[in-house]
Amino acid sequence: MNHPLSYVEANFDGLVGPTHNYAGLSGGNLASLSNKTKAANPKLAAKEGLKKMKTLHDLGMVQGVIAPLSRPDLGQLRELGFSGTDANVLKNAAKHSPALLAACSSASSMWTANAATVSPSSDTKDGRLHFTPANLVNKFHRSIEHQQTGRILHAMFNDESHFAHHKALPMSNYFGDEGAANHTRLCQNYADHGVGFFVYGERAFDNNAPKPKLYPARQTFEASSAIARTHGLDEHKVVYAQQNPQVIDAGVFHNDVIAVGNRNVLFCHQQAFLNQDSVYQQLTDAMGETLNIIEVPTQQVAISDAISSYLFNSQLLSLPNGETALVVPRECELNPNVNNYLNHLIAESRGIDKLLCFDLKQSMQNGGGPACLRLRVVLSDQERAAMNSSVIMNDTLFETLNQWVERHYRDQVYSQDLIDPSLMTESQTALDELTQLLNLGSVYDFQQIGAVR
Ligand code: SUG
Repeated sequence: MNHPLSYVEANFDGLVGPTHNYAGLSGGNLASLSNKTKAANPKLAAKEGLKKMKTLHDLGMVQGVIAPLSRPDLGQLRELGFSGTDANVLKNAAKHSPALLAACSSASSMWTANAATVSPSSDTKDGRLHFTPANLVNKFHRSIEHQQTGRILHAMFNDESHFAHHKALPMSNYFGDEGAANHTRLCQNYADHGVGFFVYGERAFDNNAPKPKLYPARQTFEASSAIARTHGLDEHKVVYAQQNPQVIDAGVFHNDVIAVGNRNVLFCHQQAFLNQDSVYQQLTDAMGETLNIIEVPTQQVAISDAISSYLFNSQLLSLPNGETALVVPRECELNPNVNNYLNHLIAESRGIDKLLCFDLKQSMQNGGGPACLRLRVVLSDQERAAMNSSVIMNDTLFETLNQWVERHYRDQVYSQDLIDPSLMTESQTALDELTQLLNLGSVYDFQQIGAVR
């Protein structure tokens, strides 16, 4: 037998945190900007996410959950010079800059595709599964995620003989890293030595290279290649591609808004990459086997339709029954061009057998679709046995987490509410309980002995 180990793809979805709100923090992400003053419903947001997790679990997928970060980030606000009681810190931060308070209160860790880049043990030199939390330097509210994210990933994958945890890359735009949103692993079977496909927005050290003009390139080539080195990937099994700068300027702020891949299928828009044909060739060469490229023509789905429907922010799943499913947000059904394209795609049997459609509007309104909400981790049987099994979805955990949300979450939060110290207390109470439910230990600062209150 070629592969003595059996591997599966597990999806770890971010549980939406209690401070979910719309603050317009992400320039270049059209949904975030246009929904800035809307009321958010954290309770509904968390339940929408849990429903997706449960459905995938019911279909036989390995589904996990990643705990939200603790927000507001009081430690960050104190480092920035706000002092006194927690209530004073919130009040003074809001007086100084409501946007700063919103940034330190964002529930943006729900988009776990940005939590880290993950390389399975079948691809790495030392045979361990590697994680690098993304530095997310391009947006302040996201740049303050990586330390807590790293701690949570440690608490989930806590065995050095199987799991290697790296620090985030240097906190500089030269090494802007957005994690798995810009990384795809292609292979025939999960146990294979797969191809790491890294998509970057710009080469930071090359002033003459093409770059977007209007919106930032959040991922650099320098960051992607550093991760390929630190994870010990074989250079013959790594392909780099530059995202088309024009589509970044149209609002495609991550590669996972224009392309998704799984196993030997790459589903992408015709305008996704610079030198697209050469990218396909390099991928096919690195795979050494057939790559099924499903390219969506601009004529059928314009870039603006791809962005508003989030067609490519879909999950491509290999179901245990052998079918390939595309998990799309409801917005795809509601967009006539996209809906029409998808109906033909399924009818033509080009490698995607069925659609699974989810209501994720609470996340979508901040620019986060089905794929943003999950971090993929390809795991061997041994690694599954070694990890913290309390974070794996099952019928009981689904019930428990729904009840937990019901007990602790508000059904309406405006960004003006972030000043309210009781929202902070509610959030900390909820997360403290969650760490017990998920067996995470004391991963949050507020749980440390001597934490300033
Ligand atoms: O980083 N939105 C997130 C959305 C991330 C989507 N992730 C992927 N495509 N993988 C972002 O732009 C908006 C927060 C606000 O405006 O309140 C926000 O952070």
